[in-house]
Formats: sequence, structure tokens, C-alpha cells
Amino acid sequence: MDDEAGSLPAKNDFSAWYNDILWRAEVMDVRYPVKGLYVWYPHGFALRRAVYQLLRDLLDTDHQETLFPLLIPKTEFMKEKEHIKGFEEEVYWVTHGGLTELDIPLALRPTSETAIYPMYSLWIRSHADLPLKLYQIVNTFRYETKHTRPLIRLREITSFKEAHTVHATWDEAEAQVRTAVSLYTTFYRRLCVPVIISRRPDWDKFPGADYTIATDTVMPDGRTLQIGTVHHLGDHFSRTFSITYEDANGEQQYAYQTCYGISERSIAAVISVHGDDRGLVLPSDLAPVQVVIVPIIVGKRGDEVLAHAAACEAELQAAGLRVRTDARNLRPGAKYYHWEMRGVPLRIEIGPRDIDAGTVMAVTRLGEKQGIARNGLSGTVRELLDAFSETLRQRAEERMKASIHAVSSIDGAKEAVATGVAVVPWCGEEACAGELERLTDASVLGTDVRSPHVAEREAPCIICGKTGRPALLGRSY
Ligand code: A5A
Ligand code: ZN
Repeated sequence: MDDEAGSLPAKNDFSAWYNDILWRAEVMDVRYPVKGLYVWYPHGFALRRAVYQLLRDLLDTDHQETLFPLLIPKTEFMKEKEHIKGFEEEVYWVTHGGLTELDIPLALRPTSETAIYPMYSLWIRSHADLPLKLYQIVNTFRYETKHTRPLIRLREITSFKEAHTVHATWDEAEAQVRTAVSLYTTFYRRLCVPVIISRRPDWDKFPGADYTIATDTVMPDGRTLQIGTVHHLGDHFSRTFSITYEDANGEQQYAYQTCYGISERSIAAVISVHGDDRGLVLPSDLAPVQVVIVPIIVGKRGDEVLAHAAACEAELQAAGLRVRTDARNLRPGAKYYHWEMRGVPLRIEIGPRDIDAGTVMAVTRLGEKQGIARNGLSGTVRELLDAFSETLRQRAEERMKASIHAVSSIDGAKEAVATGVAVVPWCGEEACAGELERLTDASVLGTDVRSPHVAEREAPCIICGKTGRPALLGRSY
């Protein structure tokens, strides 16, 4: 990749910046010749691995990982009425095996309810089998007709984490919804990405769910991105797929289910929320390279500097950090540019004068520069990395706060959705939401808003004047 070919557009031109940074920072290559399908560069894939490792670590405490087939027989896929209605326009079908037409067409999973639940029906016999909590991380296919975008709206979602749980009662399933929401909140906290939790309006819930709780973040252009959803499925699927258990009295009961999903949109959020005019900015837990060491070779002490750099690298590596030494024969400035683009949180520069003084120069990706002692290097570096992530978290939270505005007029709402989200009193009637959406050219995202920046209080509906509660209004991806 040629670092010098032009430069990254400024981030305030967000769409141009986003498209450009993906190849300049070697995250995704968009040149694959199928619309909506993209290729992970190794650097992007390493970022994906770190993000999904955090997700796995959170899930593994209380779920088991599994793997189901990609292909779903049409007969199973068509069983749940609402679910088909929601997905029929998005499904890719496999109709042939070689030249032979298949007796039963096979769907490429757009999500895996109809692959997993027929097996759950076989696996679950008694209350002792519950709760059951499984997840898988797989690719799924959706024939999206809205504008496709790398990491954001894909036709092959490459990194679809879907969890599917089964419970004895509706209330237990509801408790699992709360657990999942808090799990996702923790996940996004580790990614330093602020989120707003809300309950989607009924017309926007997952096809086949009782209700849907969504996690949104606000992108730099003020549009919202749904980066995770948790669905209470009630007994819709258990009735369709006969998922029953024998209760303590020996009677057969239908089970209650939840499912929840996260995709590589989580990575789009990390890139978009933290990146700047010079490239990626990655929280230290996620960075494929956490520390880059740049030896400053001037005069005759080149070998000595390289030996010092190697010793520092070995020490940091032994402390469990992901370190690289960039000893290429390039100007230091070119190296800084290269690693800043790729989001490395901390750069360590070592030159002859540092060796004499027993120090190294540490520069964070936000440009804070300080000399630190060579003694105790790995401990100090860890502190700097932690502080760096905390700064990113706070900075992102402040921006999120600044992009949310409580309003009480249509003009106020229009103004708010131009740069972020409006919090609008709404009575809950679909007709009022439709009118509000028409007047503001935005969408009602949800109610029951959970965010430190949104107060839950009653006020007259912005359209009809009846009692209303805060609803989120925004332009979404
Ligand atoms: N079975 C449940 C979990 C499900 O499919 N839910 S979902 O349809 O809401 O998808 C889960 C999450 O995947 C969404 O919240 C969204 O963040 C992400 N997602 C959905 N469609 C996507 C697409 N075409 N490209 C990238 N991410 C997508
Ligand atoms: Zn109203």
C-alpha cells in the first residue's frame, strides 16, 4: 500500500473520510466484484479478532458457543408467519445442486432462528434442560436494497454474533433480555463507544418478536447506527417449532425465547466514533498493535539504538503487550504517519540522547508527548494505555451528550436531527409518529430510553398534545 498517495479527507466530510480510511488503514478492501461483499485486510481482521475476543469473553461466562449450518430448508424457513414476512425480500436462495434442481430450495441464513429452533425442539425435553443459552459467530446473507456500505450495511454479514436462549417462563426470558442489554452495554463500554438503549416501536421490532430493545450510537454526521438488538420472542417460535418442556408436574409447556445480535457494525462504530483526520484511533484493548517503537537513528550510534529498541520490545512483549519495532529505512515522519493511520495508541521513540538520559519518549495517538523512565517501562506503558482508553471513552461520551437535544417543537426537532438525535414527547400512537416523521424527515427510533443524557418525564405529545413520553427521533443508517 502506498502511504503517500494523496491524503485522507477531513473527518467533517464523514462519508468521504469513512470510505477512504477503510483502505488507507487497511481495514477493508471494497473492490470485491459482488455488491455488498467486502474483503478484510489482515490489519482489519486483527482488529476484528480483538473486538470479537472481548465479545466472546463476555458471553462465555454464561453461554456456550455452537455452530449451525448455513443452509436452511425452505420448509423450515416458511413456518413462522411474521418472521417470513420480515425476511422474504432479503433471502438468497440456493435452488440447484450442480445441474439438478433441488426438491426443497435452501435459504442462505439471513439469521438462524429457523436453523436452530428445529434442533432445540429435539434437544429440550424437561425443565432441567432450561435455561439454554447458545451463541454462534457466523456469516449471514441479506439481500439489502438500501445503499450498501462496508461494515455497516452488508449483503454478506461476515461477523454475525447471534445468541439464542430458551426459558421456562415469559418473565425469565424478560430477565434474560435485561441481562443481554447489560452485556452489550459492557461490551460497548470496552469499545469506548457510547450507546443509547431504547425500545423500538412495534412496527420496527424484529419479525416474530414480542418486542425489541436496540442499542444505537450516534455517528459523526449525526446519523444513528443500530449496533445491537435484543429481542423477546415470547412463545411465537416455540409454538411454531414445538419447543416444549415437561414441567415439575409432568405437563408439557411451551418454552419462551430470546435472541440478540451484534455484527461488524460494532467495528464501524469504533472506527467512526474515535477516528480523526490522521486515521484510525483505537482503544488500547482493540489495537492490533498497541505500541510501536521507532528507533531514531542519527550519527554513529545506530546499533546501540537498535539494541535498546529490541530490549524495550522484549520487555513490553513479556508484559503481554502487542508491540512492533519499525526499523525500516524510512524517515521517522513517514513511520509516524503510517502507524497513526493504523490507529496505534502509543508510539515510543528511542534515540541516543534518550539512552544517555535513561528515558524514552512516549507519544499517544492523541499527540500527548512525555519522556518516561526506561526503568519500569512496561508498568508505565500499561498506565498510559489505560489512561488513553479512558480519555477516548470520555471524549466520545461528551460528543454523544452534545448530539442529544430534548425539544418541544417541530422546528426544534428538525434542527436537532440535522446534527444528532431529538428527544421528543410522543403519545405512542403510530399516526402521530408518522406525522412527526413526515414533518422532520427522520424516524422514531424508540421509547423507554436508557441514557444518562435523557430524562424520563411526561409531557404533551408533540403532535396531538395528549400525554406523551420521551421518544428518540433521528436519521438512521
Ligand atoms: N436474530 C436476531 C439476533 C437478529 O437477526 N437481529 S437483527 O436483525 O436486529 O440483527 C442484529 C444486528 O445485526 C442489528 O442490530 C445490526 O446491528 C446488525 N445488522 C443487521 N443487518 C445488517 C447488515 N445488513 N449489515 C451489517 N449489520 C447488520
Ligand atoms: Zn400523539
